Amino acid sequence: MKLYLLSSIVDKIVRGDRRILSKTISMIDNQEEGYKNIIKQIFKKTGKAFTIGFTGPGGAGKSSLIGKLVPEFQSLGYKVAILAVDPTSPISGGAILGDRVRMQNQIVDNSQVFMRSIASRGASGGISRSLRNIVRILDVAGYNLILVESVGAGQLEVEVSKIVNLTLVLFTPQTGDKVQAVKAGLTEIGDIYVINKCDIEGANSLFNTIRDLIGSTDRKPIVIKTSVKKNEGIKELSKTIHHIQTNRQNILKEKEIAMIDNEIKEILFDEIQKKFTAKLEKNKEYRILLEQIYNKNKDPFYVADKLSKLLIK
Ligand SMILES: Nc1nc2c(ncn2[C@@H]2O[C@H](COP(=O)(O)OP(=O)(O)OP(=O)(O)O)[C@@H](O)[C@H]2O)c(=O)[nH]1
Ligand SMILES: [Mg+2]
Repeated sequence: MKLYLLSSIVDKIVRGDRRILSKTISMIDNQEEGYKNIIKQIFKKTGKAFTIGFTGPGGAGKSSLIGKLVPEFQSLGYKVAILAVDPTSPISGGAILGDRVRMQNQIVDNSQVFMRSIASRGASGGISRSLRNIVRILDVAGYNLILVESVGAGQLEVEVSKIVNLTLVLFTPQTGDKVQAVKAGLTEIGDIYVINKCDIEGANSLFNTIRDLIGSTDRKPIVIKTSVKKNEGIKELSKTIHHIQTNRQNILKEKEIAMIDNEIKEILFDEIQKKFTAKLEKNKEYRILLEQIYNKNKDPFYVADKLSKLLIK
């Protein structure tokens, strides 16, 4: 991409051009040629946005809670963007479109909120790369609070939790019993556990169970009750998050360093893998060695060891 074109894209994003912002997000999500240059260009201007992941079983109330939290965050002065992470394609993701409508109903007519679903392209790791760079673009566009709803179970949520500053895990008396939480690996990833739908029966006992099971671990995550329906606990939750955000330098520095560590390893390993594969394929001896394993003359460990000594210097 030509340099003047790049600066003009960046300028437009900074000035709040939503069309260009959207196009750039697609470009990143599709990992189109040139997206890295955009990130390089803006990188030094990033760092203001705070990201929160909302995870938890389907129907726990993630979208509804986001809908209620948005005005609270706005009154605290945040400019909010919402990303819905869809593990399938955005087109076939009927659930997401449903979600967007539902969220839109809650945040009626709010032109200040940017909303968007992103796809993971199936490949593991794809979502992290997209998400962290999309966050950077939103950051320079002035969105300083980015709420990420992940739809799906297990692996995806764990992946998302590694790239957001704060992870909220939602449970409800209907969906979030103890066994389910443990099974889905959700006990490890939450910074805040939200027992939502506390207007329905069983919420108190679920709250106690989660507090005893997860809240008392060394990580000491916060456990909090909310009801979207009755508008309870929402303000407290937004204030808790605001407090963590304003003290993030003290509370979250190590997590952010770990995030950078992850990213660098990911970029490096990707690069190394590409280079290594290219070298292997060029190596004439490689095919012979494969045949030798096939004929049981050599074992795979011997060959791998030989190749790594030959190719990694
Ligand atoms: N009684 C009650 N119902 C709620 C509450 N919060 C959400 N709901 C309802 O629960 C249903 C699911 O809510 P959503 O916000 O779509 O849940 P979600 O976690 O986003 O669901 P997925 O995106 O499908 O995973 C909706 O019918 C909501 O109206 C609550 O606090 N109390
Ligand atoms: Mg939802």
